[in-house]
Amino acid sequence: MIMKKLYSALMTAFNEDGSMNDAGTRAMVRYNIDVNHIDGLYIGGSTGEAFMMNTEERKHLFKIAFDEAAGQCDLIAQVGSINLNEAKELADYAVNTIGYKTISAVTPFYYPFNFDQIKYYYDAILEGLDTQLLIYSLPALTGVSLTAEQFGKLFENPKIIGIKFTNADFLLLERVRKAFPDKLIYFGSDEMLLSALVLGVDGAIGSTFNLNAKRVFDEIKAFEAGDNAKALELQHTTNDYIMDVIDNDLYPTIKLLFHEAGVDAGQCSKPMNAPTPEMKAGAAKIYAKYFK
Ligand code: NAY
Repeated sequence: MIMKKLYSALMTAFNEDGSMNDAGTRAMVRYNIDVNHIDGLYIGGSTGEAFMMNTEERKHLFKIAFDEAAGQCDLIAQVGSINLNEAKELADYAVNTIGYKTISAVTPFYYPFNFDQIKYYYDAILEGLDTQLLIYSLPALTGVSLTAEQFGKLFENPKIIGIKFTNADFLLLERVRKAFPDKLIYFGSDEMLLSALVLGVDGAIGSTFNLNAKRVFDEIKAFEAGDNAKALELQHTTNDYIMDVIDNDLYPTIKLLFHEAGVDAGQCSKPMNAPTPEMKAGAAKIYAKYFK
């Protein structure tokens, strides 16, 4: 039995006019549960385009994903925002109105907040809430790099149960793993998962698992069985896939791949790219190469 958990970062489907396409989002939840047999979904993160959505849209996304999943997989609501009041409102809504058991929040970004301010942000989000939280650490996009010691200070709040670690700093990952063996670490760079498995992560949360989950489950199974050669072969194929998807435009292409799989996943919100005929042809090729 696989012990590591695999979560897809849920995409949000949009219509051409930028409105939310609920049927598309629900269909992606269903695909993850019914076809991927995914352990869980990370809702309203980078892949979910949440940082381009307003508060009401983010709440609506939490609501429809929770409703569609209907207890069939774990769910994590990403509530982080550089507007702390919005983050608190989203956290309260996800936990108390909808019933999410776990939330996550990206480190506050754009302004160069010092560590005390970052700690204040997490404690403020959690104040008065009966929930658990994963720190969403993604230095490449936020510019915020926390040290192992700083993670330790955040963990002084007992509601903070771990990290969504989207970072290629493997020394930091090893230091954090050693220092906090009881905290959860979910890795977020899908193309480097095997190296992270070696360092003892508890699982992964990623955009590319939306279509590629089966191959990654097989990789984890091989790794856990001690068959590193097979695990590496699967990571190689996964990385060929991820490089092809990135070359074709990451998020729009994952939605196009859903279309290829028979799921009407809508499109991305502006200013992300709308699908062009070339992108569609590229996605069809990728789908045929890796999933047929
Ligand atoms: C999120 O919040 O949706 C995630 O961070 C999921 C992790 C992904 N990171 C980003 C920034 O999209 O799955 C990864 C990433 O897309 C993948 O490794 C391809 O580079």
